[in-house]
Amino acid sequence: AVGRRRVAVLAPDVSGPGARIPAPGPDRSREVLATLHHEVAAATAAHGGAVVGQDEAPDLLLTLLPGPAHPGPPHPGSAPTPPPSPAPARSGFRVVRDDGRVTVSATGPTALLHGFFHVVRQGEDAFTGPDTDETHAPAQALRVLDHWDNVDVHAVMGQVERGYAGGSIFYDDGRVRDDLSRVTAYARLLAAVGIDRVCINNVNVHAREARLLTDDLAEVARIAAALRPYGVRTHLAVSFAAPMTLGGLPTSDPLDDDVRAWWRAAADRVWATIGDFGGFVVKADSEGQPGPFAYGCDHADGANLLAAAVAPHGGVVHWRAFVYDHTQDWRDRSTDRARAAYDHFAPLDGRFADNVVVQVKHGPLDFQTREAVSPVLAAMPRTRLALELQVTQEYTGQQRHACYLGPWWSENLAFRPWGDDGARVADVVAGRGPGPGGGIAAVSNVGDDRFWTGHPLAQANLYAFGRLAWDPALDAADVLDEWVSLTFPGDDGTVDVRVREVLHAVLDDSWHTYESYTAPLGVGFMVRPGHHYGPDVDGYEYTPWGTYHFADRDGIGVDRTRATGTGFTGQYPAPWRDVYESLETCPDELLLFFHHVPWTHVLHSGVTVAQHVYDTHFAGVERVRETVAAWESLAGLVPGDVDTRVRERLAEQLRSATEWRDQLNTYVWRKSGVADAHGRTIY
Ligand code: GCW
Repeated sequence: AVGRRRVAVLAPDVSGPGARIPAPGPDRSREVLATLHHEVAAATAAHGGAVVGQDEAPDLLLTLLPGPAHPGPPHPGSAPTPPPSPAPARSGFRVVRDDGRVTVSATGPTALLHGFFHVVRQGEDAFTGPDTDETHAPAQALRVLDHWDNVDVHAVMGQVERGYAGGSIFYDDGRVRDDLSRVTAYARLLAAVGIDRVCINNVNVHAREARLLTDDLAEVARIAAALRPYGVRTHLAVSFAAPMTLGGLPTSDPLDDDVRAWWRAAADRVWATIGDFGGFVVKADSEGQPGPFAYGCDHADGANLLAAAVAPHGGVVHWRAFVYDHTQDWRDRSTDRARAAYDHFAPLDGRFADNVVVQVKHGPLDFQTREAVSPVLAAMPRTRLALELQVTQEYTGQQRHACYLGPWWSENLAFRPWGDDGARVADVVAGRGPGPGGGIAAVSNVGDDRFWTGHPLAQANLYAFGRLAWDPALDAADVLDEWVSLTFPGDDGTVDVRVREVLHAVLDDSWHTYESYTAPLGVGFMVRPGHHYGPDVDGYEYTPWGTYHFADRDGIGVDRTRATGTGFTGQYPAPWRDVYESLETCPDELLLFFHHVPWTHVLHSGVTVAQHVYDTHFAGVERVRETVAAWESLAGLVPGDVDTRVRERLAEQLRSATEWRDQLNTYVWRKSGVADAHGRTIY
């Protein structure tokens, strides 16, 4: 709709030859403004509109207003700025529509670019809607996508750890790609949904990747340059052992002066090379990664070490709370992995520097299809907390199954840890709860696949993450609708009614469908060890990973109560500590997460646990069948290559769902001896 109109951009044009910039800002600003000019020129050229002057009665005026001094990065050599809050200023935009004429204004170039994409997203409605004057600002100041990409194509977990969309868009052949145009195209997609920070390497930092911080900085700078035109900042995951492995020091002790000096010098070099660098992401003392424990120090000591190094540059340290004992003895019933993040981090509340963000996975376990919300999110009012989500579908079908995660994330964001009158998780991380807020982060799902995400429909998850990070109150189905409109425009720019209907039918409830044929009632982790795809009910049952369901002939589930179990329920504030503690009030969908119950325990839904497994697993496969039929009805209405790929994935989803159904049902039947009330086939 924008492309067909007359558009004026009132902001310094730096893209043309001889362009003059009245008040030079940081390079980043100039580049983003050049992008805006370029986007407008390209859209109008493609669709018959025109770029016009401000006094030529434009339909759309994009205007950069003078604003407060930019808090952005100092230039190399300039005096250090004081450590800022991670909340960047000037991130919102204003939209005024007056009699069909639209003006978008912002005081920052990236915000203006986000405002432009807002109008693009609205399509015709942007111009035909009633007069309005709205301000849009992101709920979360920090909105980050983390890539678990390795430089090394032969890395143990693959080039992209938990990647289901081919290789990395950043690296190929053991180094940063020569051609980074795909990275800029990615930044464009991110700007269109309001994401402005990307961490470009795996939090499991292997030897090769550790060197991105030092030897390869010039290469990292090339990636940063590819992201920058769309206002996206670069972050790096770093290894806590870097002073030793890269710096040759005898220790990485966070209290050692040489170690502190090493990190300061490392950070200085990074910012001297990449002026608008964002900061570091750290996985420490977790699943074998090095950390402060080796020196008798804790996570606050470790995080503050790095925070001090990046503070002079306005940098942020994202320190992950995903810390637990992965060498646990399954015979030890007292150790509960769900407790671990809280046990490690809650006592440290108040000790983290202001530019540390403690990044907390949404659940206490590990990105399962269903788990309770992490109690850490309610336990650290004096710490910047970020919510970490997983866009890459590690435990939700690995981009072979259609599983739209918007509704699941919405549920997490809307959860109120202190009950009906308290703040939501979205408020906590936005700084509108008890604490200062650290925003939202997620593991990206893109790769060098031609559809970006392997399963073309998994693009909807990337889109939804950006939109919900910007505005967590959005309805997931509406967000999906936006994605459909932008992704499947017909010749006239509007989506065929049938296409819209079918995509909603396929995706709206797909997370519930996935849940219904996989691990039941919140128990989680019934996946094949290692790669985590497909069913293996006892696969993790006798392993060191702390992920158990404790099924026997009498029952199933993990007793996490205070009364008789691990006491995990006690990590929640009221009312949840009591709601979860009691069998009477614990929600069905989390029953086995909190309780060990007999197979014949009757759920609030009125059926027994065993019968619930049978019913949901039979129904889940039927829903996948319906999904296949619905998609097939679109033949000819969607691009052929997309259709082919989706059909291929749906066939695998049906096969896999059937396997899940049969293994789960058979397992429950063999363990419990409880027959299916409807006499269906169980093997
Ligand atoms: O979900 C688990 C994954 C690991 C991952 C880890 C983490 C990057 O199986 O592959 O490691 O979480 O979040 O650190």
